[in-house]
Amino acid sequence: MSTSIAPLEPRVAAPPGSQRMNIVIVGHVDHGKSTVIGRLLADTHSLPDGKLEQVRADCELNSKPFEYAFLLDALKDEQAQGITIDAARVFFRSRLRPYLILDAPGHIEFLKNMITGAARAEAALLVIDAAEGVQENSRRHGYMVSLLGIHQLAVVVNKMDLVAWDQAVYDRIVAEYSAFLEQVGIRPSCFIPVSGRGGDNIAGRSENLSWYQGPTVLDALDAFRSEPAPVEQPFRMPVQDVYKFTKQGDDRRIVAGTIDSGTVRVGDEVIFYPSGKKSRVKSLEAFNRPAQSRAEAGWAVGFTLQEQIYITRGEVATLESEARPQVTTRLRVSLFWLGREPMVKRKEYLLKLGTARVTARVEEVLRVMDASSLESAEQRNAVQRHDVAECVLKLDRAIACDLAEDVPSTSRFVIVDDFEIRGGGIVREALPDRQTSVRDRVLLRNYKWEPSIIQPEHRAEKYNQKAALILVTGEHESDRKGVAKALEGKLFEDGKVVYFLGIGSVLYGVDADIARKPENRQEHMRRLAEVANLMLDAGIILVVAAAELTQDDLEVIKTAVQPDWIETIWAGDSITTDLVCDLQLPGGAVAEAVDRLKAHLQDKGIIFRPW
Ligand SMILES: Nc1nc2c(ncn2[C@@H]2O[C@H](COP(=O)(O)OP(=O)(O)OP(=O)(O)O)[C@@H](O)[C@H]2O)c(=O)[nH]1
Ligand SMILES: [Mg+2]
Repeated sequence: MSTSIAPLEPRVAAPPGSQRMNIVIVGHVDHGKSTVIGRLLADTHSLPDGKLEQVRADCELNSKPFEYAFLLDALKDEQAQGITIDAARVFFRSRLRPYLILDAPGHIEFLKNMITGAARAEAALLVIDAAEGVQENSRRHGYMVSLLGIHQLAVVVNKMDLVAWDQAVYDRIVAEYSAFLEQVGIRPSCFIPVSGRGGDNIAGRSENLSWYQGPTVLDALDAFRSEPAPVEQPFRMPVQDVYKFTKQGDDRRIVAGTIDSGTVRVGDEVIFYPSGKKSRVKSLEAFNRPAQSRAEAGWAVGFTLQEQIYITRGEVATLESEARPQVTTRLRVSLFWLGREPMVKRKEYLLKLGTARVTARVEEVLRVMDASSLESAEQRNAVQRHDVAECVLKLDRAIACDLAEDVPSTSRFVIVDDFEIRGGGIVREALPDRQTSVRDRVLLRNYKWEPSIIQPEHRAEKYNQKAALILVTGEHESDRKGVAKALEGKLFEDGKVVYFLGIGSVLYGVDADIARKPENRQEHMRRLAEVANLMLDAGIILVVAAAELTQDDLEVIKTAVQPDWIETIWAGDSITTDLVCDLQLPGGAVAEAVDRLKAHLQDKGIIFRPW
């Protein structure tokens, strides 16, 4: 099979219906990425008529030497009139199919686009300057390509003219870079000696490189295989939003999002994670299309459900009949860090995965590698700029995700610090956390849940309040009970549906069969949380008083109760546990404490301020 194309062949069109392939081109600065692309465009006759001549003439006019790279700038100016481009996007066709080549101007853009799916690439071209040899970014980019799950890579050894077309130089680079790629788990499809400037081995073969028998760059592109569409993978749709119909008496909601992978049909049983709530798809609408009976990866859709369940943005819709996603608060990840400030333990970051946004901390740095050299330093406490690391991240609430090897799209995340993306990576392993056993029960409970026909927001409207769990805790000597009871009284007087629940009321009833021993503490908390969950579902503001709650206790409660329905209040001058509190009430007059608490609930929108 000969697919090589002589530079001046007539314009060729890809067969109709052939799928476009997205390629990213990477490499150290000035190694010739833009030149290679410019040459590909010119030699496949993909440029608009007269463009090449125009750019040549412009150069002459300004008495500067012509560069193929200028072609890209000239095209960019044209494209920029309609759309914003964050990575240079170049379209061209070979005889086989159309291509989109992404010339990533920097790490951050490349990373962002790859992870958010804005610009997925199925294959990569990596350019190395034959004269300069393998440089830092040659390695760094190779590593990123591997981390982002791009399995197809062709390495272009450029500027062979500068080394007098010497095969020995080429062989040395092949040996050195192959060894590196092996470490990061990539087997390149080929190495190609080229001269971008001269057009040698770009779209046509070269006399200068007659010792080389392998494919040209264009051949290598055409030899990349199209990835199987993510349609074959399990169904995953991160919930973007839940809309309610506004007409009176219409209780339907539309669950909206973009399908990351898989297929969904009307009638399918869907389960939302991390909550584990289930329902059945009643109707399906795709954006800009008529009503559908099925929808698949890549579509922006909205569906209505048979049973009206309460779910929110950040959950992932999955199919009951397919593999379950991971649900946990602890993840082992591979990530790379691009922030100027190192990524450190104890600091809070925002992790974005799908539509979920959670606070994340580095629990442990397992291994750090300098991405360019891949030297690994075990047991470091920080991840420096441009490092690649394997870390354990601890999230402040459970999310649903997948492992990179199972469903790549729902395994990718970015890390935001100070409103900017500073890093990103993939989930390698979902680690157990202390709430695993509690969560398993909650997932089953939600799966089996009997939904009411009354919507939570209708209850909220009727009661003129939002259901909430107010945890009032403090030292043993504190007057938390007094405060909690007084709050109940005050809210009741105001016409609220409110209930005070002391721990004692649960301990000797619901918990009658388990002893008050430290090893039973989690089970006590789980039961308390299950009771609270029922009362919250009934639309009640529940005020619970308990001595010295810890963060661990709260984690258990958050597993069983919608985390954003919980308020933690510490009564007393000093906080004696590790609990993260929403409000601290210094000791003193109960009436004053209650006023402050009430204002806090108003601030949080649980009760409303009078007009
Ligand atoms: N001699 C020679 N010079 C080349 C070749 N390819 C590119 N160059 C020169 O190398 C310089 C950089 O080329 P570019 O294509 O702009 O490199 P780049 O990788 O896109 O650079 P950045 O986008 O800035 O990272 C230019 O001056 C090119 O003319 C080649 O095959 N031979
Ligand atoms: Mg360039």
